[in-house]
Order: sequence, then C-alpha cells, then structure tokens
Amino acid sequence: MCVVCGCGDTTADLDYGAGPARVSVPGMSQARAIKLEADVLGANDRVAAANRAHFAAHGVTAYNLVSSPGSGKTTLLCATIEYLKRHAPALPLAVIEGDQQTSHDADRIRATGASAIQINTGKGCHLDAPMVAEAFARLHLHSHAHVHDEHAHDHHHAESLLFIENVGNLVCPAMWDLGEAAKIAILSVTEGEDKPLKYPDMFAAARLMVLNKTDLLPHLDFDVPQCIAYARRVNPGIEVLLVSAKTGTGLDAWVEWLMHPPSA
Ligand SMILES: Nc1nc2c(ncn2[C@@H]2O[C@H](COP(=O)(O)OP(=O)(O)O)[C@@H](O)[C@H]2O)c(=O)[nH]1
Ligand SMILES: [Mg+2]
Repeated sequence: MCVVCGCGDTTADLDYGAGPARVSVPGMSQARAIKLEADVLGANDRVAAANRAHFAAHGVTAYNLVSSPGSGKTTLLCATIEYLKRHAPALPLAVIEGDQQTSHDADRIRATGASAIQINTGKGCHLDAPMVAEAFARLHLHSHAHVHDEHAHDHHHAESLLFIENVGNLVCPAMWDLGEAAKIAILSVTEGEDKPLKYPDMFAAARLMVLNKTDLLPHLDFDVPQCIAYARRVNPGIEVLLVSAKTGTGLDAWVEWLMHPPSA
C-alpha cells in the first residue's frame, strides 16, 4: 500500500497533466483552473494583438527568443548585432531583455551600442504582452524615419528588428503571445537532444529551432539528426538552423532567416 495516497500501486508513473486542465493546482478544481487560464490568456492575447498591429504599423519585425537559461540567447544576440553592424549598418534594431532580476543582459546588449530595455519579472517565469507594450513604448525603434526604398513595402523583408529575449525556461513562455512574428527556440547542444520531447509545448510554439554551441559538438555525444527528428515529432513544420554564437558559424543563414520573416 502506498503511504502517500493509499492506492495499491507503488510503481505506476504519475501524470498531473492528464486532467482536462492539463495542469494540477493544489486547492483548485480543474474547472476553475481552466476558467482562470482562459481569462488570463484572453487578456494577454488582446494586448498581444495590439502589439502585433503596432509593430506592423512601424515596420518592426519582432522575434521572441525562448530557451532554458544559458543556451546562449544573449551571446547570440550580441553576435547578431555585431554581424548586422557590419552587413546592414542602417538597419534599426532594439532588444527587450527579460530576466527575474538584474540588468546584466541589457547591459551586455548596450555594450554593443544597440538600445535595450530590461524587464525584471520578479517572481514571474515569462514575459507577457503588456510588459512588452510598455517596454516597446520606451524604445525609439518606433520613431525611426521609415526608409521608402524598394524594400519599404516588401513585407518579406524586415525594415527593423525587435528582439525579445524571454525569461530562461522551457515551460512558461510557450503559451504567452507577445505579438511577435515568430517564437524562436534556442537549444544548445550541451542540453541533450531529448529536450523537444520533454518540453513539447515550447518546440510546438516555435517557428524555428536554433541549435547553438555547435563548436562544442566534438566534445559531446549530442545526436543532431535525432534532436531534429524529436523536434519535428512535436512540430512537423519547425525549421532548424545550426550556429555557434561563439565562433560565428552559421550566422549568415541565421541573419538571412531573420531578415526574411516567415509569413503568418
Ligand atoms: N562554447 C560556446 N559557448 C557559448 C556559446 N553561446 C553562448 N555560450 C556560453 O554560454 C553561457 C551562457 O550564455 P548566455 O548568452 O548568457 O545564455 P542565455 O542565458 O541564454 O542568455 C556563456 O558562458 C556563454 O559564453 C557558443 O556558441 N559556444
Ligand atoms: Mg540571457
């Protein structure tokens, strides 16, 4: 007899996502949990839609970078900004940084010369659309003079870029729409190829999976084709790029992807 719940089975695995709410909240019924989630996400999604319209009106292509802590989001952003400074110096760009505490990452971005706003979420484990709306209002990205060249009305070519680095974890940011053109999941090869299967919501929500730290592959057992197969099992349409933010390998294709945002 199991001493915790009194059931007879002491070996069966536990699944707290099997109920209709897909989540267990102590002290709350499944029906109440569903209602609460619908209310909160509904409020968020209305602001996300306004963000999306606001970005479009200003020619801003926004990307929501999601990953576990330490996969290399900030390092990749710094490398991307340096790359763009060399190859597209006139392209306006800015960064919104999300972390529970500190402005370390915004400071790292500002050191490249780019504008950055830090959002500290306190106990929060993800950014939400109202936070991004408030941060965007502080950036001057939306007040830049539009360049009406041959690309100005070409919706397949980004006029300006907004990078949103979400709070590092592979769970919470998955279901929060910030108004981005795409979520981009960064997975470093030190994390293990099974992460898309273990955290399927994140990889299902992402348009692109970037495998980072490929410079370390010679030292690891990480199976790249297996990882891509796992990611496509949860999201058959997911695109994949391999990069090393440290050495610059793969940055050409990465920037090419960013500059030609996927259609909705
Ligand atoms: N070897 C290697 N290390 C990297 C690479 N990208 C990031 N790192 C390191 O990984 C650590 C975490 O990077 P950071 O950008 O802070 O990750 P974040 O938490 O996702 O923003 C730092 O020590 C980086 O120097 C890479 O491509 N190769
Ligand atoms: Mg970071």
